[in-house]
Order: sequence, then structure tokens, then C-alpha cells
Amino acid sequence: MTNNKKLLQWVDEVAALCQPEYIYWCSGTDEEFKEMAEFMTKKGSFIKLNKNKRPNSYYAVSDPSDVARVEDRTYICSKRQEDAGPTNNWKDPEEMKTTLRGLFEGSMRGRTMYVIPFSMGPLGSKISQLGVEITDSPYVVCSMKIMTRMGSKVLDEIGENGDFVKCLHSVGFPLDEGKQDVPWPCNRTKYIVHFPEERAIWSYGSGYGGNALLGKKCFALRIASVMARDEGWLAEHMLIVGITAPWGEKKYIAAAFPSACGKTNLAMLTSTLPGWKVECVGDDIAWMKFGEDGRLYAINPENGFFGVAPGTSMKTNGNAMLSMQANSIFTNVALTDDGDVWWEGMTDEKPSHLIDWLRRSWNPQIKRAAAHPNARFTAPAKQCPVMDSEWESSKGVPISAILFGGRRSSVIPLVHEALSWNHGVFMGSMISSETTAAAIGAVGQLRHDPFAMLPFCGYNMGDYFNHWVSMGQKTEADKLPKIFYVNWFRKDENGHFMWPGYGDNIRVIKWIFERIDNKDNYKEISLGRVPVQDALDLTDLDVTEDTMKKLFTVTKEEGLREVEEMRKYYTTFAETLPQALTEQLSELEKRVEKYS
Ligand code: SAT
Ligand code: MN
Repeated sequence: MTNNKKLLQWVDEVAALCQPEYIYWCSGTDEEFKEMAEFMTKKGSFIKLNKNKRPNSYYAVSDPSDVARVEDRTYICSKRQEDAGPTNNWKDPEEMKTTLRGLFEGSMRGRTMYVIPFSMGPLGSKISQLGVEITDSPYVVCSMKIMTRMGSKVLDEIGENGDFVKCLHSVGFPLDEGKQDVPWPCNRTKYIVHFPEERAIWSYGSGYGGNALLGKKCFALRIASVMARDEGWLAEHMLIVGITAPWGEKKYIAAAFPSACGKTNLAMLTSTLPGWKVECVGDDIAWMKFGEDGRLYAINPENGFFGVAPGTSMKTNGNAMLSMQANSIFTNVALTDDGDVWWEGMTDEKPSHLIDWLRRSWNPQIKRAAAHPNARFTAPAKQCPVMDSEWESSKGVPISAILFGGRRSSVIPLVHEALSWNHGVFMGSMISSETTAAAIGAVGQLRHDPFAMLPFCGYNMGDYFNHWVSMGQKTEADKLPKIFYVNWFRKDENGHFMWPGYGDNIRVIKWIFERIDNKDNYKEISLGRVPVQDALDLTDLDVTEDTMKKLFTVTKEEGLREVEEMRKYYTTFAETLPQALTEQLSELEKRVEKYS
């Protein structure tokens, strides 16, 4: 247990408010995971998968209304509204606390309240941060065991006087006298609320993913981005990979794409170019600080993967498939007759019979998908066959390049490089992407998603842009990572993807690797630097010259439309928009004129 007064007092306060039947302090052992999972299996919340196929693994389906992040129910309750900025929902913190206290009052009646001490990042690393999640969901406990370092050893790390981020979660389904529990308790009313000054999170009503595993988006991005602003570092929605060239040289890169745009696939890519190797440090979140040598070092604060299942296969991401062979949790996928899991895209041939994510009998004649499009696997990172040897390094790995990207069916080339740090910041601010099933709402609609942080930035996005500009002034220019923008998702006039993606993305990474070394294999177009003819290694690739040309074409009309769109979007940020970005926009406009 602990002698930490602040923690003990907070646990007492929460217990008094939520009125659980029991309080349980999580030890974080493998036995505890098993016991908890067995308890959930007895309750009907988990189905234990066939132990010969997938040992120590469990299957859950959520309530059909609780399947993704709820952005319109997510709030940043800073003291001043302008600190939440134009892209976040805001309410006065005191008012919000009053609402939340009303909801949390008695919300854990008849349930056990679990106390989960956890570390985001390797225990003992200076870049890591500690938190405690209080929850009434055993699903959250099991998931946090995979996704974070958690349990007694973290209590020791917090110590008697140490600080921690307070993360409070309830599914909002009290078991009052006689009320029957359900397999996936949740509440129609949902609130995902952040109090940045207090470094606290209150989440009510959802049991799913980023709404409920509070170490992930709520802490490691929304709260951590505020810490990073205050302390001069970066908390980003980025994967981290090590790239080794055939001659043995290794460089690390980080890449920001919106949810469900292939971060996990790039993070574990199997190269189609002989001799090139990709190793994984992280697939979703990067915390980056300057080292003593003036370079930017990154850690992955997580301990597991919460990846999109549909579309994942031995062909598209064999390493992800191998990561989830055991000790994993599957949510909203389909169940096979022999007690294993399946989802669209996993195999060429569909199974002849399944139970779908809505617990209905399913066969291939039925047109609707068997797995929900945002169905997820939760798997321990250490099981991934291509984890980088440095993935748990407390110092982090030195970052040589940062990639931005999104789903854009037109305009944005396969790859282009920024002309300077500020131009790179401009590129980050320019990310637009077609929406995916990772958040509740319409799918396939183009929206601005600056730095892939629109749903995850815990403060004013204009101030966030300023923070990025200021990071570029903290070290010498040649020590900063080079910045690139990639787009794997460009389509032709028939709506087909023009670039094969997945393992072939290594071809783009190879060019980036060479550009980090300043190889003179680029030319300038309006948007930035692109590979010269033949600079992209297309050995054994079946893409026509014409398609390659189209992948890099930006017409004057398209360029000017992009500029106009950005000019309009930038007005959202009013006076918080950095001068440096307005300048970058006029520079771009000039280049569009110059190169057309
Ligand atoms: O936020 S989640 O963790 O549910 C998934 C995502 O949007 O990346
Ligand atoms: Mn993500």
C-alpha cells in the first residue's frame, strides 16, 4: 500500500462520493490480470478465447452505443476559456465540477472501486509521468495492465510525497438494490473532462478505449500537452520507429497521423526493399525532450497497442498479428466457432460462420460487417517481434525526422519535405484528413486536424502552434529533425488508391533517410521538396510512370485553393496564430504562382 497522504485522501474522497461496495488496490501482477479476467468471464463481460489458439486472451463486445471516442462530449475545463481555445469544448471548471459531482454521486454503488497506480513511460525515466486511475470497470483494469506499467511498483515510485495525475472514471451504471448488471455497463450521458491546471481527468459514462483508459489520450496527450507547453517539451500523437539501412546505419523517425490512418502499420512495417529494416518504439504517442546534445529524444509512454483490428492481416501487418497471439483483449471483433477472433480483412476467405460484434449469427452471405469498423486489439508491446532494442530506454531515442500525414484523396503529394522548421510547423498545422470510425460521427469527411492533435490538444491550438515554433528556436537548426508530409491515400479519377502503401512505404522512408543525410536528390515544387525523377526506389514495384507523376502533381488551382482554405482556417485562431505561420502561408502562395 501507500503512505502518500494526497493519494489516500483522494481515494477516501472519491469513495465517499461514488459509494462503491469495495475498494481494491491493483497490484499489477499477471495473476491479478488472470483473476480479474476470470471474474469478468463469469459475469459474461468477457469470453475466454480458445487457449490452444490464443492463450490468456479474452473477447468483449461493447454496448452498441459505446464504440468510439466521443469528441463532442470531451471538454477542456481550463480556468480561462481562451486557454481551451477555439477547437475545444469548454465549461467553467467549477460549474463542470458541480455537474460531475452530481453524476458521480453514488455512481459506483454495488460495485468495486479499483485503484490503479500507473506510469506512462518506463519506470524511473525522467521523461515518464505517474498517474492513478480510479475506476469501477474491471475491463479498464485489464486493459491498463496491458497498456501501461501499473501496480504496486508504481506506488513505490510515487512514494510518500510524490505527485501523480488524478484520473477518475466511472461507467455510470450503479447497481442499486436489486439492479441486474449487464455485460458492458455504460451510461447514455457521457463526459470526458480535463482540468489542465489541476492535472486531473474525470470521465463518466463510457467504458471504451480512449474514453476510459485514461492514461492514453486523456493523460498522455491532453494533460501531457499542457505539461509540455509549461515545461518546454512535446507530447504528440506520433508513432516512433527505428529505420536501419542495408549498411547498418540506424535513424529514428516520429510520425503524426490522425486516428485509424495507419500509424500501427507504419510502426511495424515489413520492408519490401531488401536490406531495409523497420523496428518499433511506439505506435501512437511520443513524448519528446531535448537532450544535452541539443537533439530531440523521444519515448513511447505506452506499454501496449490499442490498434484498429479490421484490415489487419498477416499481409498488411504481420507483426501486429504476431503481437496479439496471446495475453490480449479483443473488443467488438467477431467470434469464430472454434473460440477465436476474426475481422474483415484478416483472411482472404471469410469463415463460414461467426458470431458478429452484435452477438448475432453471421455467415458470408450476410452483407453487413461482422466486426465494428473501430474494433480493437489490445496487446502487450513486448510481444511485437520487431520492438526496437531501445524501446524502453529511459533516455529515449534521438529523432532525425518528423512526418505529418492524413487521408487525402487529392492534392497532397506522396511525400514532400519542409524547407525549414517553420515551414514544417506550417505543414503540421495544415493537416486535413478524412474522418474515420475512431470517433463517433460521420466517416470520410475532410476536416482540419492540425498535427493530428485536433481531438487531443489540451489547450489553445494557436498557443500550441506557437509552442512548436518556439521549440525550433531552442537548439541549432541542424540538430532539429527534418520535417516531411506524406500521403499514402491519394486516389485516381476512378477512386482507386494510386500508391500500394503498407510495406512499400519503405520506399518513401528510404528517400527521407537520404534527405536526412542531405543527399541532393530533390527538387522544389510549390508545396516543398519532392524526389527528383528516379530518386524514389521503385525496384520490383508495379506502379506506372504516369501514376507516379500523378502522385506528385499539384495544379495551380489546387495550390491556390489550399492556400485560400488555410487562410480561412487560420482566422479561427485570431490573434493567437503565430506570425511565423502567416508568413509561411504567403510564402506558399508565392511559390504556387512561381511554379505554375
Ligand atoms: O482514442 S482511442 O484510444 O479510443 C483510439 C484512437 O482514437 O486512436
Ligand atoms: Mn491514436
